[in-house]
Amino acid sequence: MTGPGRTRVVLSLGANLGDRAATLRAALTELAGDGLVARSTLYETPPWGPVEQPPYLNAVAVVVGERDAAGWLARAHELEDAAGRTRDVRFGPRTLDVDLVTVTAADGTPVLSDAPELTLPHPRAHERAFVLVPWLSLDPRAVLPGHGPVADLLAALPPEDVAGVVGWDHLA
Ligand code: PH2
Ligand code: MG
Ligand code: MG
Repeated sequence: MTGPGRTRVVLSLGANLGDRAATLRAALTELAGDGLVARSTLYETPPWGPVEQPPYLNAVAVVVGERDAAGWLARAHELEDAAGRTRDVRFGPRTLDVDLVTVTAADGTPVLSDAPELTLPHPRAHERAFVLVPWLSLDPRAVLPGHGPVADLLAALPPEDVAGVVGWDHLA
């Protein structure tokens, strides 16, 4: 039987309820067992979107392993469930959110998906400083398929968006 082969996933992690840092660190520790190859430090970020809510801590992780996109989504949901995530308000506060930003096949081809439960690449990543700043910090040559180099995307964002993403765990 042939599996999906090795893929590379860029994950965006966010938390704005409970002990945000402990939750993110626990998820990153879990991901070490899945083939974590790089992770950013934690950043504090103003809440984006229509819902008034507390500030987030965000991080980005890169994982290489034997899963397809659906497999990574299932893993993301496991991590969210382990953090006691409930799903009520869209874009609302959460103990842990783990989003797939992009999945790349072993040959470097980006996985594209417009399934309702999983859009790849993430449809809003290109305009979110809380994804792009941590991602660029761990991979200065990062490229968001369909949008271009992350460094260029950040340069195109309002400077106040970028300035709002503040390194949080200076000692980590
Ligand atoms: N996630 C959201 C909604 N708003 N804002 C920030 N700063 N960081 C997030 O991770 C975030 C958000 C829904 O997924
Ligand atoms: Mg999200
Ligand atoms: Mg999500």
